[in-house]
Amino acid sequence: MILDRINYPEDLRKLNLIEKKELAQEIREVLIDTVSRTGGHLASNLGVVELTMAIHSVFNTPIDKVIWDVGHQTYVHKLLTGRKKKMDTLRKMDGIAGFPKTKESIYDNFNTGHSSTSISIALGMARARDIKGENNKILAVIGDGALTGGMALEALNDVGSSNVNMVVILNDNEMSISKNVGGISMMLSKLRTKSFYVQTNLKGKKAISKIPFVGKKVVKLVQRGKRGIKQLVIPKMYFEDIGFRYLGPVDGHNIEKLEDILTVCKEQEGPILVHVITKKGKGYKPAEQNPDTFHSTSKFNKDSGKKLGKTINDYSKIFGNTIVRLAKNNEKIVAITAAMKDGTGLTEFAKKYPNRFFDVGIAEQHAVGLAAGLAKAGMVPIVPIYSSFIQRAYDQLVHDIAIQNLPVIVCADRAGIVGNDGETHQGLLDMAFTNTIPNFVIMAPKDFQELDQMLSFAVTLNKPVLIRYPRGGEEIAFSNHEDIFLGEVEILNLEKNVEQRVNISNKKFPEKSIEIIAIGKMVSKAVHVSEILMQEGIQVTVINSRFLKPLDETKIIQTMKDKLLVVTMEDGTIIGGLGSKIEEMIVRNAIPIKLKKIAYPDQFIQHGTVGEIEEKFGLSVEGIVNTIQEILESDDIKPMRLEMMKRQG
Ligand SMILES: Cc1ncc(C[n+]2csc(CCOP(=O)(O)OP(=O)(O)O)c2C)c(N)n1
Repeated sequence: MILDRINYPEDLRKLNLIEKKELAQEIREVLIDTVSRTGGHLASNLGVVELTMAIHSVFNTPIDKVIWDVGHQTYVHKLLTGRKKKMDTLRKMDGIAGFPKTKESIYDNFNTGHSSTSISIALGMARARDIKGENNKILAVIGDGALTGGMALEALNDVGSSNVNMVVILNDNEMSISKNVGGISMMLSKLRTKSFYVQTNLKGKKAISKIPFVGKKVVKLVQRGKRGIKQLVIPKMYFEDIGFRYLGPVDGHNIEKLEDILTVCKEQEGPILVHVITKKGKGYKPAEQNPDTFHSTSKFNKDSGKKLGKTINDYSKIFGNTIVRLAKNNEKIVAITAAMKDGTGLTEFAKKYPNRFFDVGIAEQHAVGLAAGLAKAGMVPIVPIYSSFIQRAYDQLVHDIAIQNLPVIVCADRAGIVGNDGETHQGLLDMAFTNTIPNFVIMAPKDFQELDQMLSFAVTLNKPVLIRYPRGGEEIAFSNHEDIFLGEVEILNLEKNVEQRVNISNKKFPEKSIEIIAIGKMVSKAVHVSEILMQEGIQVTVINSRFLKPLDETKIIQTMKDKLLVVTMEDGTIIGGLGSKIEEMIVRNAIPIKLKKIAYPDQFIQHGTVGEIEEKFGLSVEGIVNTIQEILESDDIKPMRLEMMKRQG
């Protein structure tokens, strides 16, 4: 295999064209084989094999710096930059990440994971380079999907007028996760349909013709292009108009042409945009045919392309089914997605109510702003966004929704730990950053049915609402569901729930009585924890908080009476969430009770499975049980126990 000889880009640069074509084939086989076993972003990587090779062949990486937008398409880059032997550990705990990580390699120049940031980052680096008097090349590689994001457009606006030397490579495969949408996408398709040519206004044609091997070829190509173009109406060149020199479109699977055009752009000054046309999923039929389902895939059988593992119901599906049902009787309900129709469960809604469904592209800020406008004009907008991507729209939550108290329902899908996508995608901050926004009602369901209840409740509430729920399925399908009232917690009838599963010992030690207040998916964990503790004779009350905001303090304070310990459980950061609220409440009301907050620490959490991460941070059932037992056996709780026993006689 040629790949055996390739460890770093300098090995790649030694290959001839025929060898490079063979290498591209080998890389595709490794990608398909690896991702079939690890899961991950397959289709996008298959689409950039030649582009990645050409970039590393032509540019002097790592001196020249490449910023990959989103970073989900960097598996090829990782293979070619010293991480070939670690591919089997891709996205696994302590293995290599599915996104660029500066800690992993000097070839990774910036940690990414969220879309549309690359041009800003590259411009920042280019400006710093100029201030420092250095002269390396800086490139941003951005997809047509990511180009729909506001941050990318803001950056283009800045770069275009800046005259800074940098290259934006636009990887245009006509796809975001689903088919790309919007006016920019329409503009790109106009450019795409013109025959392949190189824009004619290259600076210093003479100098280019002197570039060994490629120079003359390119100038000829330009001249041929010029003649050809005369017969066409030249499309209005958006990129030229905003200050870029536009090169392309070029076939992104033709290494020779790619290398030629990149060599040319190396010699150009000012901002350059190279328009590269690729096919998402290239070289693997199942991914070419279904680039959306192979955008981010679970493990699959590489011969058949069939996904492994059983398909279970998940919160996104329940969300989708519920709003389809609610929309039937309520014509005001509209749904908005920021390029995540399938992932957030909106496929059916989009089919059933096409005129009430809006895919706005990767544009979370706009999605929330649009919702605010719709709400102001009398609609009831529902906007499901993955928790970590809502971070993008913080000011829209505050300024466009909360200040005017508009009835927008924002759903934080993938809240909590998401697992293998790692730190950029963990949804750990949403409770903390929405908790402080006045007017917002914040809820999290304990199971599927409660999500249905919460959505039904939210559409009648006429207030800003955030409902958060995790990736995947419910742990326990509870048998009992009380009606929802604003701010009211639900005290679980645990003995009834638990009795169905375990044989609770009759011995009870009321003096050891504790209370768990949990929210969202942690309610199931609280029940499992209480099952174990109750078998050891510890009395446990489990409270399903339901709300983070508002919270019915009076009822909670009542439940704390005669308890030794209150444990809060949430799948979010330890700062600013449920635990913090309860702590503040205990202090403010001088309640004599010990508090333990179970949550994730104040740090970014790397990739691994959800189970592994829960275990590592003490949020598995066993971990929580151990923590509680340690507290109950610790010396500092003894005086409280004695005091309580005295009171109870
Ligand atoms: C802010 C943000 N929103 C949504 C996503 C989810 N996401 C990851 S890749 C992607 C599509 C990217 O499309 P494109 O840039 O064209 O790259 P391609 O995968 O087609 O190569 C989306 C929506 C994200 N990473 N960041």
